[in-house]
Amino acid sequence: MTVDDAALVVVDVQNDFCPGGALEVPDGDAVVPAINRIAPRFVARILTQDWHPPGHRSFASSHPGRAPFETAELAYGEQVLWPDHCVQGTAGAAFHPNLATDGADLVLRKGFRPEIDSYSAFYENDRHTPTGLAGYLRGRGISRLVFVGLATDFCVAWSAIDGAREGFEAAVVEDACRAIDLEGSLAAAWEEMAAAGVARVRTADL
Ligand code: VGL
Ligand code: ZN
Repeated sequence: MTVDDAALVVVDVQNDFCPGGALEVPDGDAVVPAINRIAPRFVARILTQDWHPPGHRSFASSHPGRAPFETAELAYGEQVLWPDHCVQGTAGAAFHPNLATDGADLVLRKGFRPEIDSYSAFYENDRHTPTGLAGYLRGRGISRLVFVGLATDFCVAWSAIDGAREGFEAAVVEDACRAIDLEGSLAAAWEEMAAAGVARVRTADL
């Protein structure tokens, strides 16, 4: 596929999602060299950054008696409870030190509202509150999106599915992503992405 008219959306390549981080994704840091290698070919580079205030509602620590990876019923519906991660201004919330960030056109922070999580780069987990990304992309005349980063089955999948629903042509580069895979969530995410019309590609296809 040609990418010179596409935006690369680099999802949440942050220390807390890499080995040793608070919500480590197995092999998460392995995405960094692949992303750095392909990024210069795109017309735009967008980085997303999970960016939670202390005491965020998605943290298990905000629900007495509850443990990470259980689910809870929040105002907008079911939500996985996570270990405290990507707290604003902490080292865990910083981008992986080897990720090439200077070439980014936009850094989009998400998950900053204390009561609402945001997996997707387009809509928060209440599925109504927009992040503004769709308007930004349309304003730049971009219609094709390629997604990479962490984690395949949460923030990458939700972003790619929302992108497709918003009318963008969307693809996910599977070898430039890594997954959390919570109780079959990875297989389910690939099925949902396929159903939404998201293409599954590899770096060798770009
Ligand atoms: C993510 C869980 C919680 C992700 C973010 O980037 O996939 N997952 N916050
Ligand atoms: Zn988060």
